Amino acid sequence: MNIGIVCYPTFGGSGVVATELGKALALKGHRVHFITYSQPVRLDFFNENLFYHEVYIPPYPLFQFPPYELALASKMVDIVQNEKLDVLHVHYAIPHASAAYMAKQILITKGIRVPVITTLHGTDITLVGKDASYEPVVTFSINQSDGVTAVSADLRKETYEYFAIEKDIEVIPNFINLDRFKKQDKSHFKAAIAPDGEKLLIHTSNFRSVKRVEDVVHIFDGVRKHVPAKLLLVGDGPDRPRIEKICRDLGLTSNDVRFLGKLEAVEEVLSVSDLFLMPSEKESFGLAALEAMSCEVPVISTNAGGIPELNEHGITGMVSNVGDVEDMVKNALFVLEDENLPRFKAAARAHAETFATDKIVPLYEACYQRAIDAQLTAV
Ligand code: GMT
Repeated sequence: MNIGIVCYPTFGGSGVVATELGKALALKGHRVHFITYSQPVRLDFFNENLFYHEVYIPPYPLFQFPPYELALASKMVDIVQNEKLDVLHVHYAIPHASAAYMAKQILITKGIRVPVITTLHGTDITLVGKDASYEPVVTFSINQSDGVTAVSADLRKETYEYFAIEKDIEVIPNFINLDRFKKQDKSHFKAAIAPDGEKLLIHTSNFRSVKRVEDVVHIFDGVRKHVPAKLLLVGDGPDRPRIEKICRDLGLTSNDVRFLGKLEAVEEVLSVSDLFLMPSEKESFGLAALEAMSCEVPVISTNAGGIPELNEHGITGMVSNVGDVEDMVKNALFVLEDENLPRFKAAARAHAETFATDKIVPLYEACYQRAIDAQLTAV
């Protein structure tokens, strides 16, 4: 198939899933065209089946807000027409689904029909999409898509609850490259960072308020009162200055809490970690937790959104109500006990294996094929 993928190019989960999907499809022999405003961060290797098309918005003094959606729709028209795409797959509804609708209508006037698949990732529904400023456009463009997928059963349920959706939504969960995300021997790193055998707790996110990074710090502070421990924080974002202040107020030094920034090789740090913390207020799936589990790191999380579909309470980690830091400290101490940790680690990896790339990517291929076949029958 000749596939167009539209996504955000950043470290965010939807961009990562879209890019990993494109890479996996290219390895299976499909031609994959990425359409976005800059090179996706995970588009980091050469393959003859991978193409990247940058959306350029010419500056003009009248534009207070550059009209990205129009430039994106125009680029989609261009690429579908000239690269003869069979299907367009847009990740994150806003503004990609409505831009795809516009492109599709323009292409019809040129006698070209291309099916559009929209994948809902989370905040496009649970936070931003629900807002009255966007809701009518989000509802319309989901209903106009030829196929709709959501990354968890919970996200599908929320979408039906908050939007008047007439389409079937298929659940296709996030997936993981088990060869990349596996426990590696990084004992030199562990010895340097935890010289006295301290337990290493880790959190990775974009440091937005929905991630409740302040709870991460408070959980760590509770744990270290009972067990020698250190905290590794991977990622960056708007909440970082506030989190740094909380650390200082609690008397935590840079030796206790390390801000590692936007690391690309997160699997190397996960390889030396003992426990992953995800106290999110909302989380449609929790890709960061899946990456941790794949590296044999159990997860202490909330029960928000789709997280319990990934983190099985008492098996791969433990879940608590949002904001219940005390319970998360208790759970963390339980999982970290010497007699418990090995079985949690093994179960985390075993469960991650059920989300392997080769199990999930065929679900997307089947979804594309159904949309292409339906388009042909309709003509
Ligand atoms: O987590 C974020 O805020 C980024 C966001 C995104 O769309 O880029 O991630 C969402 O999509 C990921 C991939 O499908 C999911 O694993 C994350 O759970 C989801 N984040 C939220 O729902 C908050």
